[in-house]
Amino acid sequence: MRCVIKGGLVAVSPEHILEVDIGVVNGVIYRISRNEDPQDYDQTIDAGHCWVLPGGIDAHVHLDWDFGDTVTTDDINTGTRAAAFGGTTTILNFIQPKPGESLRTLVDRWKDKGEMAWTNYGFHVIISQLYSLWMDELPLLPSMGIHSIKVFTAYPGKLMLSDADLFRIMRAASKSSILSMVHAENGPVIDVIAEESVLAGKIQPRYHGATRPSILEGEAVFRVGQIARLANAPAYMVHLSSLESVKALGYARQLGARLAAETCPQYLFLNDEVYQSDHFDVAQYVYTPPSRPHDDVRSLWDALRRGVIDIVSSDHCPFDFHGAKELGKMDFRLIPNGGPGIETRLPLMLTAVHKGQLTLGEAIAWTSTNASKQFGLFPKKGTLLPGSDADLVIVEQEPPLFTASARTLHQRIDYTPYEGWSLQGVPRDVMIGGQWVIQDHQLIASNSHGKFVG
Ligand code: DUC
Ligand code: ZN
Ligand code: ZN
Repeated sequence: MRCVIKGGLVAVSPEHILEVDIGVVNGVIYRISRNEDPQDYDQTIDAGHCWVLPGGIDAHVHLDWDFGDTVTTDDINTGTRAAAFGGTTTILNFIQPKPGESLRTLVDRWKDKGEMAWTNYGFHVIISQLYSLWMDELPLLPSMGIHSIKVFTAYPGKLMLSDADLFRIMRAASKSSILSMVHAENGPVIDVIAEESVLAGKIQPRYHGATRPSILEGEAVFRVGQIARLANAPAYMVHLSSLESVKALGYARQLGARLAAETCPQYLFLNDEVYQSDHFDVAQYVYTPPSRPHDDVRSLWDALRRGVIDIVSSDHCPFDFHGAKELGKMDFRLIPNGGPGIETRLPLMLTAVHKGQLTLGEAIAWTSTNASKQFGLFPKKGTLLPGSDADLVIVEQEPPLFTASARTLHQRIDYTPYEGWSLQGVPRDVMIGGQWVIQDHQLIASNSHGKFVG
């Protein structure tokens, strides 16, 4: 198909936002010019009074993930459909081997599931123990199109690695040019504090926030930074939520650690006031790390503006309030940790652009371009240069207000932390690999189009 998008304000890159037309041919950006001739194309799309942006890249999602006693509600089909409605055209999903499962079997299993993806997709492999089969297979991951693993310093007895094993695994990953992504919190100390809370009768979800202090996040960020230095490994710190972490990140980098970092909307748009009530509704905000006080929120925005953190991912990890979250009615530690956000990430950021909290260029950099560079997808993704994949979104510059609600969002979950919020910047049209998936806010494709990015 040959399609020309005319009259929009086009973010060719975060630094180059221009009034140009974009010609798309065979799934790729073919030409950018001030005056493309519609006669050269089969289809002309009017993007007057619209932004045309590179599709969002969400580097951190959990679709169909077994977490303790429950599984995330969105699978690769429903989750990527919701992502597309929210302007995200590529997702990177965490996949975890079953006990004893070979990494090759895991990746093959997920590539099969990928057939159901509406967006482009790639994977990070969770390594939860120093298991000899996985260590033997680690160097083979790049040949399977996998370039990143995820490790945890939280959840003792479940996902947490000892410092020794963290060192061994990061070192081995680095030798095979694999990036280690790290959930950095001091799990053992958190468990002590949380146990003391429950023994004192403080069992409500609000205590999830109080028992995961940011000191223990900053401590782990710094420790992981030092271990990474010794392992001669780069690391990517996921879901940073606090000033303690920003400071630790800076200090570890000063000492020579090669650390990249992301934060997420729940740390930029929500704060610890969500934990003020004793009501069980607070379970909606049980994700890890928790939302933090205002000063932390301010420090994260500041870190983004200074380039200390440069990616905003969703950490979409949806568990229904009814059923799943209710597992923790009598003990907040049993509430599955995670919340939804794959569909609201980009609209929240674009709403903040409208409010003057950030520039459009910053929004594009943080939600797309920087992730494409970090995960080896640039310049195919994250930009609209000639030769790039035609993954793009069209957003009205004066968009109709959209009221976020679990009833109208497409994420498969019974709540959103942003219920009732007015969003501007829900995309009008979404093109993935040169195919329109959404037009006029409606799903128009009859089947999925995503491709594996590896
Ligand atoms: N960390 C994540 O990255 N996602 C869900 C749960 C968690 O602790
Ligand atoms: Zn995590
Ligand atoms: Zn996560």
